[in-house]
Amino acid sequence: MDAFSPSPAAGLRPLTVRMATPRGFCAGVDRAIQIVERAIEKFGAPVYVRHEIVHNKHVVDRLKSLGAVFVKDLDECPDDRPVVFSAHGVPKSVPATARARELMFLDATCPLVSKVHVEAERHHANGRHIILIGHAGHPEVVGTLGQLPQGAISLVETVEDAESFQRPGDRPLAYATQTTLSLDDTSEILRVLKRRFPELPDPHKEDICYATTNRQEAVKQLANGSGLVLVVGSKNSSNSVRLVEVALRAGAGNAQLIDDASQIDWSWLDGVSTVGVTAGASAPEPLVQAVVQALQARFDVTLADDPGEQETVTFKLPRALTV
Ligand code: 0O3
Ligand code: SF4
Repeated sequence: MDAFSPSPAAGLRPLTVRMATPRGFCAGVDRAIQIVERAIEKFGAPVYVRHEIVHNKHVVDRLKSLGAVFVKDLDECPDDRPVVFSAHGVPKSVPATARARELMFLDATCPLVSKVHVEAERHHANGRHIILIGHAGHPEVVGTLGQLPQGAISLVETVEDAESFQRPGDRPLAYATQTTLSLDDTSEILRVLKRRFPELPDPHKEDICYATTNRQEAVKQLANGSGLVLVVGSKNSSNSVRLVEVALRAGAGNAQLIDDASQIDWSWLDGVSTVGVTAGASAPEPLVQAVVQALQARFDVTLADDPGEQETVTFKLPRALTV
């Protein structure tokens, strides 16, 4: 472990703080936020954004202050302003409506979510019925379901759903998943599906993305031996909520999701000698650093960076913003 200690704070209780690697922004979130920022620079304010660009309160508030206007649907957008679609993806009907209205739109759907859309279309074109593993009502699931006609995809949320799923007719099956699921929960669901349908083919590449995989692996490393794991992220951020669950299952004494340092309940630290800190894929690093500073103000902190996967993935911005 690569440990470095600031000067000991006299009289404060010692606390080891282990930082997860990697944590925080993934390439898809970074790109989506840049799309909104660049759109405001290029076209001026206001720029409309359909749904929260990413599920983080602080990101959304900052972009609002720059001139972004967040709306639930396109009918709230005027004809003469650009609109950005969020990183989670949209049903096909959304760009179709935007085109029909001749709106200027920018699609911030993460390329790894778009990849799942393309795979689902390919399976459908090959005559397969698709099982989508994911959470009902989540915008990514709504977007993926909306790539194909109604009835082409069945949503499976749980092991129980996997047991009770009925194949429509005798169509061959394929499966896809939400990109931010728990790896362990998903393999349980797949174990049931494969027992029932042994011929179910695996995707070329897993749909649960590299960022989800790496953050869950990193928090597992931290959890064992941490009396408390703090996950920086918003309540509606699916991948952040998963990090709390993964930490608890991997042995953390406690794990809490916080938007920022102000949400730390200091009684969580009672009797705790090691705290793990991580952040969901939509949580900005300055919020993580503010959590560390809040801990340093109250404890004699020994800070340690856990070793972990170095991420190098980046995604290009849409051409409309680079020319
Ligand atoms: O999908 P999730 O609720 O985790 O969304 P976030 O918090 O905005 O994180 C980005 C992930 C994403 C856009 C879909 O993979
Ligand atoms: Fe893309 Fe994965 Fe980030 Fe979602 S979590 S935006 S799929 S890189």
